[in-house]
Amino acid sequence: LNRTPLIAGNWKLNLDHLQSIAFLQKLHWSLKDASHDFDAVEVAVFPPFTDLRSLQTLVTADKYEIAYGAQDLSQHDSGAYTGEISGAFIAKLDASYVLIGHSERRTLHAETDEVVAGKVAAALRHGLVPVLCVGETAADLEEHGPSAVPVAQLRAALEGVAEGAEIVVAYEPVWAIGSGQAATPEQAQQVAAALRAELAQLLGEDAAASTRVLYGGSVKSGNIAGFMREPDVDGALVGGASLDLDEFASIVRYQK
Ligand code: G2H
Repeated sequence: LNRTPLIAGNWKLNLDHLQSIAFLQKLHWSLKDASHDFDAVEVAVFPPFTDLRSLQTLVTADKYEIAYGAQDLSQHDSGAYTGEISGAFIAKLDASYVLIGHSERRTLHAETDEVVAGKVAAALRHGLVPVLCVGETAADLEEHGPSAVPVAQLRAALEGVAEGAEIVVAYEPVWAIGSGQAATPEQAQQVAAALRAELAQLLGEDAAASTRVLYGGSVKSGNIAGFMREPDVDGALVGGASLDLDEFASIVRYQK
């Protein structure tokens, strides 16, 4: 098993391109000053589209070991799709990752499982690693139990994806997002293990063993260590707390 832990910040609709440059500079130096081992715990940020070009310039020029990705992409590569951004454009900005199927996109922008699957295919087509978000609502949890909905979302999203494809899965229970009420480490582990078992069916045993499964939903410096102790949780997707420099740096340095 070689799954480098990944701590990723989802900035959502926050930080314009100037603010994102300042934030990333401070984050880089804060982690450097603390002798953070970037090979041991990978760090990534997901800024708004309009910040990506600036972050590319900064990260490339100053050789930052912080990865970045987009929060969404189009399932189409080009054409009459006003307002959309293609995976090709994102890949040209040296982004490593792209978030797909975040619950805010599923609910506020009516993204179906079919659209999510199209976006996963588009990301892979352009060499971007999809960070596929899955998770159940409180009503789903009551009706179907903890794993059924996230596992079904995973299956639908990976329809047609070749064995061995590199992806990251983020388990984000909708009831825990931005609510301040995180899942327990045991709850996260239970669903992460179910997702990994499904990955073995869909992408093969090797891919399942090497795919990182993150937990997301009200992660903070005070609860990160508990999640990271779980065998099937390989990192975190952090929203609100990723906008606070000291808090996010502490989450990255959860082992300290
Ligand atoms: C879940 C998470 C980041 P927060 O959306 O994707 O946000 O940490 O604010 O719950």
